[in-house]
Amino acid sequence: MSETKELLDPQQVQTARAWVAAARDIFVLTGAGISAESGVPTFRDALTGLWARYDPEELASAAAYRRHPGMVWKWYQHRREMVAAAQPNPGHAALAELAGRKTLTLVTQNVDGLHQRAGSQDVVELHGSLFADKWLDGCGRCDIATAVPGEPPRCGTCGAMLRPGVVWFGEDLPRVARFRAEQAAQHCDLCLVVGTSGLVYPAAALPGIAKDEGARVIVINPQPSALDETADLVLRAPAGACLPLLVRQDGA
Ligand code: BV8
Repeated sequence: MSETKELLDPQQVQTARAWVAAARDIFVLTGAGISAESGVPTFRDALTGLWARYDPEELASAAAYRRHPGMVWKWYQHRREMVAAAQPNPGHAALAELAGRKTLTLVTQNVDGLHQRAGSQDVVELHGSLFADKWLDGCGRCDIATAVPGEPPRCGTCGAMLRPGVVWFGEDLPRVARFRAEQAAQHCDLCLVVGTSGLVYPAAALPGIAKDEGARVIVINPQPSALDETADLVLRAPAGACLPLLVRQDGA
């Protein structure tokens, strides 16, 4: 935290703190970067070892799953184990604390469940969850209790494959989650964009919607991102070190 404080311009932090304090309705969009300090590789770094030679967009798709079910299933099992062993970090905790005293809608592209484990309620998961499997082209009577064990497990009735409950590239986002995220973007007066490269749509369009509706936009990311130009303020710092500075109440 100390080196980050040196990195950050005190004036920028003061401005961001004032905007957070004055905000009536906060919309937060997080990406893989907020989990980086928990030791969870960001989406594009997750491909180590066997999967290093694949482009993530090629692996996180129904087509890839149909082509290589065993390999993709094992990649998700590996990510589930990694996330289960991780702990939420001060960035997750700061957002959970802020929601306790501000009207705040937390929308995440992440599938790791770390916001919920940090105490955030009612998290809008735009891209689903690593921990909510479902059936791929199931018969409607598929039941995990009678599934044929394997990698992946298959329905004992129709042979359909169990699949991770995440949104793959080329799949629509969950309708309710997308609606709630768009509403939050349209009605907020402050948008915090934390730990995302801003490359994946339609999630990446949300801060622009907030901006067009007159909200202030703060980007928190140690690296440049595609959303920097939408921002009114860019805090070039890790989320786990920066968010507690913005959220901490005076005198705390
Ligand atoms: C769809 C689940 C309709 C799976 C994921 C325009 C409109 C609509 C669609 C499209 C469009 N253009 C293109 C598309 C298609 C596509 C898309 O966006 N492609 C991109 C690559 C161009 N979108 C879709 O397919 C979406 N579906 O729109 O349906 C449709 C249907 C058919 C055809 C067209 C449209 C579905 C997208 C969802 C894909 N699923 N995840 C899984 O996890 O396995 S996306 C995946 O990327 C993760 O969810 C991840 O969160 C997300 C975004 O990445 P980031 O979170 O930003 O992570 P990344 O690694 O990129 O960056 C991390 C950042 O953190 C970096 O900037 C880094 O600097 C920063 N960082 C690092 N450390 C820290 C930090 N920040 C703060 N603190 C730190 N310590």
